[in-house]
Amino acid sequence: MRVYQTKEIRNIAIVGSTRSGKTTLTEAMIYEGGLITRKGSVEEKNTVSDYRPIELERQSSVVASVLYTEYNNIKINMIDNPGVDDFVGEVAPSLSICDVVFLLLNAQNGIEIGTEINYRNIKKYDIPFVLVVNQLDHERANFEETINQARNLFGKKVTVLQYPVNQGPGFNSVVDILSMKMYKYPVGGKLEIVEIPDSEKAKAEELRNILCENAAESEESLMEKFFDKGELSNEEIIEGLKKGIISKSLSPVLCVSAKNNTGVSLLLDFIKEVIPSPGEMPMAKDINGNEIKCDSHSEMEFNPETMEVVVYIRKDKDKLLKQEKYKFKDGVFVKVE
Ligand SMILES: Nc1nc2c(ncn2[C@@H]2O[C@H](COP(=O)(O)OP(=O)(O)O)[C@@H](O)[C@H]2O)c(=O)[nH]1
Ligand SMILES: [Mg+2]
Repeated sequence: MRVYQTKEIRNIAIVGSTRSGKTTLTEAMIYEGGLITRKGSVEEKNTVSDYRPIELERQSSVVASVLYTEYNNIKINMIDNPGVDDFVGEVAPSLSICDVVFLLLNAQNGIEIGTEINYRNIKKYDIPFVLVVNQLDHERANFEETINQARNLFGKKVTVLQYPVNQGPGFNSVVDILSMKMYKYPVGGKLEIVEIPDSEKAKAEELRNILCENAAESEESLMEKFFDKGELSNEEIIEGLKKGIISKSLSPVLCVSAKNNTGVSLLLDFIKEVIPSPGEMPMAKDINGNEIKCDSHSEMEFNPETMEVVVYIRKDKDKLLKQEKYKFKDGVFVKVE
């Protein structure tokens, strides 16, 4: 694997209620990135994430798995979490080391008890989150009701970035409010990006207006531009979304069928364009609320596969004073002797 610079890395955690499709989405993202040539499924017991005997037996994740995918020169580190309430202890530590949480909603069920438990942890660790509505191919999928319930729980910050045109069996088309195009994902076929059909234009325009307004709210200069021109460019929306995510003032909504890979390439584009890299995230604070400044000569390396951090402490550029290794265990970094 090639060496990635900080700006080419994204660290995300995938959470959601049991059976919302976290493991299936993780698999779809690895497949879409071209790291596997055949997509596994939870039923066939051959996903990258659920490989431990207890997980194969239960057909459900028990332990948080740290995985990655590569997409258009970006490395995405992802933690697939168990959603089973018994194992929810596994979820909390992974939240404290990711930059942005992807909270999956099952379009059949809307907000579930598991969603609320995850939301409590997200608030406790004070981390930005994005909403991903999954299972839109299901016959009982109801995107609108899921969004209504999400607005009731999370408030006005919920900002629809995409919506399904034909949810339910046969679901294959998503209107993307950022590019103002329709993405058609024929099963087994090649993605087609087409103009938004006339029947969807009014709805798309209305959502675009809300998106501009929410993006503008995250930055005063964007708000002024929005008032002056009545709209924002795509670059300005992306800037506003990024700032809104970092300040936790907005949560974009994406939509997918992880099982059929519908919308997964759009989700990866979103991760590349909008999700902040670790270098763009605010610095950690000490117990007095002061930012912990990195010494410019020292550096830190995190290996998500082993959950180990190596800290190189240098006096100047060439003189290494010491090297320390820490392992992330039960929610804290423990020094490895
Ligand atoms: N119809 C449909 N089923 C899905 C989708 N995503 C996941 N599933 C199924 O839902 C079940 C739970 O999926 P899994 O990925 O294990 O969920 P997790 O518990 O959140 O990791 C499995 O039977 C999946 O095949 C989807 O987009 N559509
Ligand atoms: Mg799972």
